[in-house]
Amino acid sequence: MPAPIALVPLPRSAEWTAAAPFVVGADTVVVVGPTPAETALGELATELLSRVTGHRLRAVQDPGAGAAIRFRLVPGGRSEAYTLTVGADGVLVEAGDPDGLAHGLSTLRQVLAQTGTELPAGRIEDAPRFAWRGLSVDIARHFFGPAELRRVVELMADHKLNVLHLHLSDDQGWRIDLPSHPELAELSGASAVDGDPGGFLTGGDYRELVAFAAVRGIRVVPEVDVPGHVNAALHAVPELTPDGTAADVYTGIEVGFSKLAADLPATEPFLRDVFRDLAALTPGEYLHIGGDEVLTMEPAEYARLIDMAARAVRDTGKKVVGWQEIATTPLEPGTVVQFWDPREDVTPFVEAARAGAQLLMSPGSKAYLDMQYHEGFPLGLHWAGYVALRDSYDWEPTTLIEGLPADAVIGVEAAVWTETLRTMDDLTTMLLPRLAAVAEVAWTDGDRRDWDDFAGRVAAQAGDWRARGIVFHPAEPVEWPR
Ligand code: TNX
Repeated sequence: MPAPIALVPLPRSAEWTAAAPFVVGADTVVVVGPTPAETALGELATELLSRVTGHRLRAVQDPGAGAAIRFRLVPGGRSEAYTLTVGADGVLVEAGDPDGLAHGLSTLRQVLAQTGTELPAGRIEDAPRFAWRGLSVDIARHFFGPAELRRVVELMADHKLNVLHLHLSDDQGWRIDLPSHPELAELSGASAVDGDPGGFLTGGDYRELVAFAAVRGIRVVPEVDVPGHVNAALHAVPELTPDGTAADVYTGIEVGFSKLAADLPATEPFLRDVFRDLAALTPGEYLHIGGDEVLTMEPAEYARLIDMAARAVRDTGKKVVGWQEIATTPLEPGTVVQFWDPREDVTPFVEAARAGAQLLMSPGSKAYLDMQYHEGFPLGLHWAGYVALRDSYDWEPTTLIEGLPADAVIGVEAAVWTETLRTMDDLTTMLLPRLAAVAEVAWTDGDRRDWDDFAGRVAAQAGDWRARGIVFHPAEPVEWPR
């Protein structure tokens, strides 16, 4: 008997039975193992499940306790996979790693957000399609601080996304305090688009965010965008400009005008300093070097600068991610190349994949959540077209571009650029419900996805979002509950 539970992203399999449900009550305990990761997950579970059920749950390590929601690590299995089994006497979440347990928790929370305290009896077996399921957030055009980024991380975790890509620098502002160059945040932290207030993350803020995300199964990939989009750096570090004078603060939204210079003596040390500092702050495997839209540079100089940045990253032991333009330069195998601009010739991108690059799919016309939903929408841009909810759902990452070797696709990443987005409500209006759609593209096998089915399931999330005070766009043609 199927229970009316609407999960997004859709799991691999969900079987609900007619057996008695498990009802979460005041005496229900959360049982976790003793490792630090499990203890942290236990705290998260009690917090989330208490909030959604209205009962104050406790986490314990003694598996002898009565009615319980148990999280158990079992050796083997795919990374991030989990099973969730509900019987009248309790709930068991099993996974091979803590990330899998975190995803099981997200599923549990999503069910309870719809039912209150009842968990229908049954079993879910679930695992992600793609290893990289990201959201890129531009905190350079407008600054979003630690509290706001934590809310973003929560929305990501709700949908089992696992990479938070932070766009930390651009022409309008520099958003991370780095020990080698404190002047970057000091002199370029305060500016933003339209003269709006800026801000920056301290090293401590950043580390706390990394930890907050890690418990939820999410890694942070920091981006310092070079060799273009660097006006904020040229403002703070005049040695990076050919005539040694600081660039003026820039608060417009044009792109492509600022650049590093390969021949200046300060350039390579700057790249090394910045990526070394970022690597020291980042436990994850990847650093993002940007590389997009350098519209006024000869290809040879561009290639030299990409090589300098990539070496600086690799010398820290990290792997390189860059926007699709870097595919026009020689790349080391294993480099992650992020597709975004469907207007450009994709040949170099396809060739990079054939030569061993991994591809991250962020097509502007599907996954750019700063695009307006439709003409006249009060927020967002439309250079990649209007992105209706269905556009962000109905696409297939491995066949979107002709000739792509499907096994080169490492994953899918949504992006939200903030030229026109100032507040948290602006941000969530653009993210929801489209982030749910992109998350399902990234998590759920293509042959299980169905637009009409998704439209019904995403509508069922509205109550949860409203209860949490999260503003979303009631996008057409979904019939949103009143
Ligand atoms: C293109 S996406 C950009 C950004 C803009 C965005 C606006 C990319 C790599 N570059 O600089 O903010 O369009 O949608």
